[in-house]
Amino acid sequence: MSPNLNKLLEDSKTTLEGNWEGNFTIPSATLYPHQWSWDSAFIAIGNSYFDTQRSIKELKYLFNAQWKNGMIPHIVFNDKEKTYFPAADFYDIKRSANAPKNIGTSCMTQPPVHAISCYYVYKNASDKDEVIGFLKWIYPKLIAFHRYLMTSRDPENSGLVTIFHPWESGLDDSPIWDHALSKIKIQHLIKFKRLDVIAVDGAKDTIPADNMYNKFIYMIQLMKDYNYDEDKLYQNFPFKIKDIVFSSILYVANKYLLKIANILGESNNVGEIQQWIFRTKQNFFKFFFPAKGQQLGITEDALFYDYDLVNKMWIIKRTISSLIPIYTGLISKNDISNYVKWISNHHWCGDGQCHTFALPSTDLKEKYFREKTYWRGPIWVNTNWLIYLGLLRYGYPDLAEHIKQGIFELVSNHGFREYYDPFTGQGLGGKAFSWTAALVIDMIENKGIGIPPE
Ligand code: 2M8
Repeated sequence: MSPNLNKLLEDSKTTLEGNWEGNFTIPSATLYPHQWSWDSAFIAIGNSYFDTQRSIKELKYLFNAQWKNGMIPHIVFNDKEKTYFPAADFYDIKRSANAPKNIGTSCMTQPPVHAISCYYVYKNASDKDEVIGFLKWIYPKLIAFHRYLMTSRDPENSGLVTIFHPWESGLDDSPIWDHALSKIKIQHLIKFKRLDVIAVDGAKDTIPADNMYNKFIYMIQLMKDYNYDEDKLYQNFPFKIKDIVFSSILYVANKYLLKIANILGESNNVGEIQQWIFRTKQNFFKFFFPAKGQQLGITEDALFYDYDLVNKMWIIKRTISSLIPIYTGLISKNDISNYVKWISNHHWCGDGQCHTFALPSTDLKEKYFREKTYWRGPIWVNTNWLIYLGLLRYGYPDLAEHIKQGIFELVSNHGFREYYDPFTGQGLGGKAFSWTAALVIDMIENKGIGIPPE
């Protein structure tokens, strides 16, 4: 039975409303009680359809916590909340001169979806003048953030972003990080209690394993030892990965930044943004496509893979990250049909063996696939949304529609959950999850605002 879209839209709005804290929206009660960077960007996209002011407030709150070097932290902490570890006291950001003085934040960043959200806010606003003031305020801050990513996180000048921690990717326990993490030996680990274990049902199977989680915490301890100084981290840190999802989003976000500059009649920085775009274009295949000389998509090895700068190797793990570049538009017309065949392949739920047609976070046939464990197999709405937009960009509306209907089925019958079991559709992780609701709103509204520009 096809879902009732009016009800789905109302339920999505109710979900976002329930998670609104007055200044920002939490991803999900108890489990994630603070503001998360890319979550907020997705949330502002959803809210832009019916509450311009709320989207503006959300993004302003996040950007008020920007570091002096331009970094947007991945978490802005709410001091009153005690159900999440690691919190502000653990990060102790005052050891960096770049950190904001009176706001508690984490020490790392997340994918830069925000310029895209700002454009949505403008497009969906009935009173455009109201939004112009906001765009003028945020434009230099967006520039500073992207410049930070293109310099401190890219001394190679590749136009591609280096992450220092799996949490920066947003895909926390993806198998992509396994090898790099296995090389990091824990020397000393503070005593701590995992609070996510209490916050979700069936936690044993659905959240990252302890050995991985310990590494996540240990790596923050190490970052602390360098006082969060990027230059020192770049020299010495044991985890440095050029990441596909992060770099793909930045590439598209730079195009939206140009659109914002155009709306503002702003010529400052336009040349710089164009250079960033050019640089990414020049290097994307060099860093992310190891099957040199082969045609893209012709075999499953001829896909995109993250590059590990420390261990000097491509990370050949088949995850949704290998398919995200469809979102960038960087794939040539000659290659696109080969590439798209993987999206509807049986390794990715394309042949009816799964509960629905939406892509799992890891190739079903790989030994590291786990149907219930976080980013190691379950379906997530945000990554499916990126692929859906990429398919629309390249003229595959039927396939895009399949993904969208798959997501609508999951949400209608299994709730606004953080992620879903690809075989049963069972909702997993956080309940009343904000970005699930926000991106469902965008897919129902279907105005094409997020289709990546040429
Ligand atoms: C998850 O990450 C946080 C750490 O940042 C966590 O595991 O505690 C990820 O799914 C991430 O992408 C997301 O932004 C965050 C909040 O929804 O949760």
